[in-house]
Amino acid sequence: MRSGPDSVAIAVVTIFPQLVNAVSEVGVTGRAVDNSVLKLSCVNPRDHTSDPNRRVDDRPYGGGPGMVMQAPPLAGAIAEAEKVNGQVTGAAPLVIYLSPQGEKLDHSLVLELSGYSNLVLVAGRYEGVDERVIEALVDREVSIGDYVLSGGELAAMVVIDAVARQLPGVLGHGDSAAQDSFAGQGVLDCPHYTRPETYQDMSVPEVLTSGDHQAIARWRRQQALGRTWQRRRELLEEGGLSKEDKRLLQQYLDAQN
Ligand code: 9WO
Repeated sequence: MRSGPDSVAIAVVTIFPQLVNAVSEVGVTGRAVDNSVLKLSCVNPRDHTSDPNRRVDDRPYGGGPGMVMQAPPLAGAIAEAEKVNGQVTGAAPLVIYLSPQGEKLDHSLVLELSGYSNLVLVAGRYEGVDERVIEALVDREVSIGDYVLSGGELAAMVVIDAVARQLPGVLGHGDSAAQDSFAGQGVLDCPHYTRPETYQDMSVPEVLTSGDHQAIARWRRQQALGRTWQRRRELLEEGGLSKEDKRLLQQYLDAQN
């Protein structure tokens, strides 16, 4: 059973609000916004600078290439984001900075974040943000993977999507978030097929058209276990497989050789 909030206010601090707002236009996240389960807003640091040219970056102390986001416009935008979300939820915010230096996002961190009803996501640009912002105003630093992007916005959108699908009523009938790959005991998803029954000489596995629902469930579990063993063996080591799972996996591996 899930114990988190029924809705979440997420405010993103970004100089590219049009990029982040795209998640409210489409798909599962778009529906969540339409149903007010996800209250998404953006705050632009350019609206919190005293510079007549609305600059929010400056040259790095110590020299070197590129520019650094200045503390005052970011701090102003974070304060505004906290205020907006506070008015919507009455809850205290969790402020997250998206960066490659953060703790790696995984399913368990997504579940933890989905326990908050007030999230402020800070998306940096240029070569980084003034460290004093992170020190003074950021609660957690989160990475979506070991690669560098042009800014934190796409990472923020990943967090928004992953958190939104944990909220009640966001997913359609049957697809509960608990059924997601990784949700159960950390196995990858099974293969999927739909019409036409033959595509480029490749047919659909016979069991899926047999009408034997128990056999179908067994086959899907076996595929999930087998693929996890072959592609992400470390996921199985954690869980500890049941006797039936071990039998299904052994049968899968035997059939491969
Ligand atoms: C840019 C750069 C250019 C030359 C030399 C070193 C450099 N480092 C960076 C850099 O890290 N820029 C970041 C861009 C600054 C913070 C926002 N940006 C960002 C966030 N890129 N990638 C992320 C990110 C966030 C979460 N998970 C994975 C990547």
